[in-house]
Amino acid sequence: EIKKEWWKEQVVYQIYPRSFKDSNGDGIGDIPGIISKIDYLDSLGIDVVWLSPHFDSPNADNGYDIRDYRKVMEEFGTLEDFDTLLNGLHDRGIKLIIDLVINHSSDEHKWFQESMSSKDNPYRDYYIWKPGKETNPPNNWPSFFGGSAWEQAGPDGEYYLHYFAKKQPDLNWENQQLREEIYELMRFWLDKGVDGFRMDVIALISKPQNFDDMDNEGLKHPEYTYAYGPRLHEFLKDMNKEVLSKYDVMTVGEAYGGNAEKTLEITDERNNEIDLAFWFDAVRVGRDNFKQNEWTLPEFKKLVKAQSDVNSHNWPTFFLGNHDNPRVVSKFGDDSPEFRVTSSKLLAMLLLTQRGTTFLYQGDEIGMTNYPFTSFDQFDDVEIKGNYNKIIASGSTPESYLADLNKMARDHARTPMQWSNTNKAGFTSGDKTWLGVNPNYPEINVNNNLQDKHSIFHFYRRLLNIRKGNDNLIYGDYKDIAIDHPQVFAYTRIGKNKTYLVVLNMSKSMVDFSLDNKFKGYNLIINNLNDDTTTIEHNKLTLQPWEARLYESN
Ligand code: TEU
Ligand code: CA
Repeated sequence: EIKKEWWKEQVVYQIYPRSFKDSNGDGIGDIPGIISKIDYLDSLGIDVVWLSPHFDSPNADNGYDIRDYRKVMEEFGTLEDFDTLLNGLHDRGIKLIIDLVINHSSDEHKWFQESMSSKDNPYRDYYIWKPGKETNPPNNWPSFFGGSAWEQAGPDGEYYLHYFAKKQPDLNWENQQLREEIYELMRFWLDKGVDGFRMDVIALISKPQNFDDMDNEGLKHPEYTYAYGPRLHEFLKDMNKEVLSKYDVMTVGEAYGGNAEKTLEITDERNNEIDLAFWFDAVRVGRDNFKQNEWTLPEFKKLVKAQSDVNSHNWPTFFLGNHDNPRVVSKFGDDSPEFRVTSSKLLAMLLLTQRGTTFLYQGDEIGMTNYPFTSFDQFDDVEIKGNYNKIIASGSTPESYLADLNKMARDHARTPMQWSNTNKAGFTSGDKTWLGVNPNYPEINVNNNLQDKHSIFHFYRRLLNIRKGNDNLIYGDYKDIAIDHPQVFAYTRIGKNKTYLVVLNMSKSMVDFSLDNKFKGYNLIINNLNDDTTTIEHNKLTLQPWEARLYESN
């Protein structure tokens, strides 16, 4: 028996503030911009907004490097603007969760400035400092963003640890005082009324304490060494007890670097750690570091099933994209003019009929696509630049790296939101944007979607409406009924009073699909090709390319 919780029933819409809406013409999205779109979010029908980092930051990694946890990034606005946003969302019954980036801070954070200044500074131990080995760093650990994970700094020549960019020094969770400072800043935002946190790389906060060199296998996937350190559970339990348990909020951790078993331990309700975690296996199907390889539908379906089939003490999350991944229609659908709309709608149905708290990324509701990058100077991402030398040294050419990036770069998801067919897609009134606008904006934009009642946007709306408050669909069991089928993704959601049947043709060819007799009499309640509703009379369905159907038992 699954315990009902409000946060299990939510559809969360992720906003990447830099790219959502610019209000003052400087080419950078901001909080007043988001405020001007609250009605848009409300009309879509989502339940929660997750705001990617909005804190004061020098932007080495677009806000995932925080200089002051209690201040709003100047480019985004003020604390007052934040309060206006929070109240505006709450007035419409929409919750707001914010991004908690507490594995690392910015090197410009006052703690780090103090820590670096001398070995005896009281803040020294807020970060992880080690002496080098002769002229080398303390060990061979690599940074996810290229080069060593160690950087020498300060007057006495020690090195500090940074799993990400060198402007993102890792915080030392072993230090009790640091932990308490973090609890305080969490309370600061919770007391304002935010409804929870998305916790950035939360599985990395407890560091393996031996600091041994990695072997060659380890070097290929440093995240397995870095994640799920010895005191992770202790730290999360303590944070829960001291802070989270005192508020009615939701927490979703980015559980990057582990495996199912480890992830399930941090989200097991009996452990009192965090509520939910993102698993990356399905989203990253076919990914091998910077390469996006071919993948098959059965492979993907098995990963989805594994995420879904968790025990009753855990609750899954489901998402197909975010700000670190390519556009969903470009990866999982078909972004050609012929099938972009149909396959985007199919992905909407997949997203909104899965089991788990659902995360929808900005722009996917209008079918935004990957950006056609033709040269390196069109990218902004620190990850792409930082890893350039390593990737070329490992045998890629600039051309092949660019080709890989065109499939998987994080910047695809970060180009400005396309609001209209006017200047810069209506994102800004100015003449520049911090990252290029996708040239397809005259066709793919919010205005076009709002006007056309058969648009992707309206399809999302209809599905959101079907899902909202629908316990059978939200809590129903998940059963894949054709897991080895190479083209069709078909599954049931078996609720207490009703069963839903989802049939998705994830290919561009027509396919006949046979159904068990038990589905006779099921009613088609929504499909992505037309407004027809029918009943299943024959056990063989003929599905058009990228056709998606949702049936309900009677
Ligand atoms: O991401 C961590 C993470 O898993 C990715 O950065 C991953 O290493 C990369 O995408 C592989 O291609 C979180 C944030 O979501 C990301 O935006 C930040 O850059 C990162 O942490 C550091 O804070
Ligand atoms: Ca702005």
